[in-house]
Amino acid sequence: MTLNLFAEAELAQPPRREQLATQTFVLRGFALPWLQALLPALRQVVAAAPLRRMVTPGGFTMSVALTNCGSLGWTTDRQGYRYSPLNPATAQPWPALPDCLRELAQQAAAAAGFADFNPDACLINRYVPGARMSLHQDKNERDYAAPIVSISLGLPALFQLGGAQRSDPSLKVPLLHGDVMVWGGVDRLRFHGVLPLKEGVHEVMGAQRINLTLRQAG
Ligand code: MD3
Ligand code: FE
Repeated sequence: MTLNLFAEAELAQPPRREQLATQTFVLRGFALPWLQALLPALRQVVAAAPLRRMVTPGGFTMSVALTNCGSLGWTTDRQGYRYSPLNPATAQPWPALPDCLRELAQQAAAAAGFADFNPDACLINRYVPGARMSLHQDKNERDYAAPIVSISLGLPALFQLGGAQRSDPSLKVPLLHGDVMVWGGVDRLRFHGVLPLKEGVHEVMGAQRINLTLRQAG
């Protein structure tokens, strides 16, 4: 008899935690058990606060379309990047953070060594083939002590993890449907980006990649 503890049970999965840097982790497939609850909740959020392509302070229209849920949402326009309690497109508060999304983010943060993560903002990014996010730092949050949790859904993407300087070499990491990344602490201000999304159709999500980024912004 073989002693493979994972072969029989459908629910028990082997731990798949990859450490990319001191306080940066990818939790492979971590979101998959939540998707039955999460996907309908996301559909409701996007129906109330439609995804749209926003303009950067430099006047460029982003290739990524975005919306938010939670008490604060990240936005950009010619005036700058900021977190706001209101959706500028509707002048209404962003939809509430679904409970299953908060729980998923808290459990992922804990699995990466960050206790007491309490997100108040979830940025929802939608990439269609060709869409990308150039190297940047996340600097609009009030307190850099809290980690950030990001959930990848749909088409695979190549994520770029750089260093403290824009010119530092970067690691390219594939992110797949259900993968969760958690980073914070000494890695909180690393440069990062997403290479142009390749053409394709995902069997659950269609011809797109959705990334959810949960933060303590306020
Ligand atoms: C930063 N989103 O919305 S987050 C963003 O896939 C953003 O849509 C990307 O960057 C996306 O601001 C990726 C993932 C991420 C992962 C690891 C990091 C950002 C990181 C490690 C250090 C610093
Ligand atoms: Fe970012």
